Order: sequence, then structure tokens, then C-alpha cells
Amino acid sequence: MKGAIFDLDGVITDTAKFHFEAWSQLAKEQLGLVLPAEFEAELKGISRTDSLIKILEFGGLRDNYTEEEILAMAEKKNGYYLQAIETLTKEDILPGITRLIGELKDHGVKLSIASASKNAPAILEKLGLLDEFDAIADPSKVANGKPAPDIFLAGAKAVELEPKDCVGVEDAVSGVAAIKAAKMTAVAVGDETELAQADVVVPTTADFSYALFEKTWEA
Ligand code: B16
Ligand code: MG
Repeated sequence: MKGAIFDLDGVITDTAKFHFEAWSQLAKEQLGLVLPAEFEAELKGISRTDSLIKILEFGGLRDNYTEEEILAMAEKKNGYYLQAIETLTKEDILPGITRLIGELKDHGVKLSIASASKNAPAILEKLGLLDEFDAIADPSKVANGKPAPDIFLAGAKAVELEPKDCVGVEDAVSGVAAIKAAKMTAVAVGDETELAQADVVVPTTADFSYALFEKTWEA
């Protein structure tokens, strides 16, 4: 294993709740909709515009808005989201992640980010992790979002590695599908049944280690 390509939300920090709160506020104010709790999980790994389209489809409102109006609403949601993540600090790094980063670096493994979030650099900065990563793939430069492999391929390319030499790390079903489509080893955190496509699934980020990544990659 020469590289570890990380998803951000749900792997390094838990921003899903902030995304859900921001979408809920937008849905209530602009669309008169109350989002069911399941949306928090359903929107994981899904791009900003695709998330809004899912919400509009849920409300039967898909055809009521122009592309321009959709972009404006997505921008408004991002404003609410940015306000919410203002308070993030290194205390919000998920358990075991700082240790894992240290272990991987000690073994010379390159670290890259493959997040759907255009806010990834700002979030890493708030967590004090920006300098730990060798590269951050830019989601605005890839053609297809997760489950397509594009962002993970961009993450490997950014550290000049072949996908086969990399482990991808995810918490979302769409993200695990993206890692496997990129022909990388997939390490996932969360529900074993839901994430069955991964090469290994652990219940919490505290279970991640260099040894687990290396063993899974070798298998
Ligand atoms: P933004 P990940 C994803 O992050 C989130 O899980 C998803 O809910 C969000 O819509 C997406 O980023 C885009 O985020 O609006 O900040 O560009 O899991 O791919 O790290
Ligand atoms: Mg995620």
C-alpha cells in the first residue's frame, strides 16, 4: 500500500448533521417541506446539487424550478452550512483518525482527500489537518460524482499513484461503490450489511489502523 485516499464527511469528521440541518432549513423556508430523518444518511457522499434534486423529487417539485433557481437554492444552503461549521475545531476529528494519520505517515504512505465536498479545504483547516494531507482532489474538476470512480481516481493521481497501490476509506454506500469502481481496496466504517461491497468494514473510526489497511490491501 502506497496511498490512502480518504473521504472526509463521516470518516475524518462528522459533518453529515450540519448538512442535514442546513438542508432542513432550506427545505422548510423555500419549499415548505419537512425532511424525514433518513435524509441525513441518504445525502451522504452526494454532491450539493444532486442532494437538492433528491429533496425536490421527494417533494414532487423537480419540475417547478429552473437550473438557475436550483443553483441559487444550493448556494443558500451552503451559506447555512458554512455558518454551522464555523465552530469546528480539532475536537471534532473522529476517534482514532489523528493516530491513524501518524501511523500511515510513519510508513511512508501518501495521504489524499477524495471528498464530494467543495468545502473540504476549509473543513480540514478548521480541524488543523490541512498540512497532514499530500493532496486534496477538487470535486468541481471531476465529471461524475460518487458512485462513479472519478474523485477517487483524481485523489490517487494527485499523489502520482496507481489505484491498485491505494486504499480508499469511506462511510457511504455510494463512496464504497466509487472506490471499487476505481479498482482500489475499500476500507469502510459503519454498518457491515449496508457496506458489504467494501473489502473490510469496521464499526467505528477508532478501529482503523495501518495494520488493518495493509492487511486488507494485501489480501
Ligand atoms: P458541499 P463526503 C459530502 O462529503 C457529504 O457527505 C454530502 O452530504 C455533501 O452534499 C457533499 O459532500 C457536498 O458537500 O456542499 O460541502 O460541497 O462524504 O464526500 O466527504
Ligand atoms: Mg462520507
